[in-house]
Amino acid sequence: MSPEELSEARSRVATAQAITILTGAGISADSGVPTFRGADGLWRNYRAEDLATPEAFQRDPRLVWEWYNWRRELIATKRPNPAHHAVAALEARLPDFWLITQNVDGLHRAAGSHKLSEIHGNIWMVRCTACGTVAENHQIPLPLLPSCDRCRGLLRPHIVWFGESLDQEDLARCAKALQDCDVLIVIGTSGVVYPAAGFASVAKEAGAFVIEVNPDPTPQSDLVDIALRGHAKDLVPNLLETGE
Ligand code: BV8
Ligand code: ZN
Repeated sequence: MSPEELSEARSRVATAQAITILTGAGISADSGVPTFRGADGLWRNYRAEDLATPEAFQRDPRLVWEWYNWRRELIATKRPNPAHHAVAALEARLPDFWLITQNVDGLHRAAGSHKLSEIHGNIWMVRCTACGTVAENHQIPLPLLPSCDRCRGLLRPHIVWFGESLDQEDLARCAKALQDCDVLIVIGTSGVVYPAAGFASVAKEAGAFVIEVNPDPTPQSDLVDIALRGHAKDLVPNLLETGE
């Protein structure tokens, strides 16, 4: 990443009328939340793809809840980092802004982001498998097989698992944000999970200038206009803040 690329990226952000940001686990890595596919991404030798599925929950709900309880306990001790705060500050400054996050850790909300789609759900929300009631729940730990206050049915995390469709309203809001933006900034995602992995090309096709912030190359790196190689906590405040 050259200094010219960073200053070009900064001027694109500073002059943009409409900005959309897409984040993945990498933006929370600097808060100490393990990423999915990084070295610290395993849990007891299980991969997320093996546990974050309806089949895994059907087969062994206790195991899946053990994993989510472990993650809830871990995430409860973590705080937003300067990258999350810079994203929330940009929202406050720029009327035409939207944030799309794949993260379920709630750290963008904790940093003050309001104009966001949590397209894979939120680890602090539970849903009844019997009556469908969705509720916020911060209890730590949850009983290993938590039951619904209303009907005693088995609760599940209100999270989109592999093989499950995303919420249609979220998808429509994302499509609008990708269509309307002058600049799309993709922060801390390995770009392998669809449909989010396709969002950079959707925005590009609609004429957006696309900036990637990631220490490593991703499958989208060839199509982005500028790839800023580094950590979100260092680069994102520099990229988004007007520095006045
Ligand atoms: C769906 C909830 C329709 C779990 C998650 C083609 C089209 C459509 C679907 C598919 C398709 N091919 C395959 C599919 C199915 C599947 C899929 O994409 N599979 C992949 C593995 C190939 N997609 C789905 O099932 C989706 N549903 O499409 O519905 C449908 C329905 C039925 C059948 C077919 C289709 C649902 C996907 C949602 C799955 N749920 N999360 C939970 O969190 O508990 S996905 C999970 O991965 C997390 O949400 C996570 O956010 C997401 C993506 O991971 P990343 O955020 O990118 O994190 P990762 O660790 O991978 O990367 C971290 C990055 O950060 C790295 O690049 C690293 O370099 C960088 N980094 C590290 N440190 C830093 C940093 N960057 C900046 N600063 C740092 N300090
Ligand atoms: Zn219920």
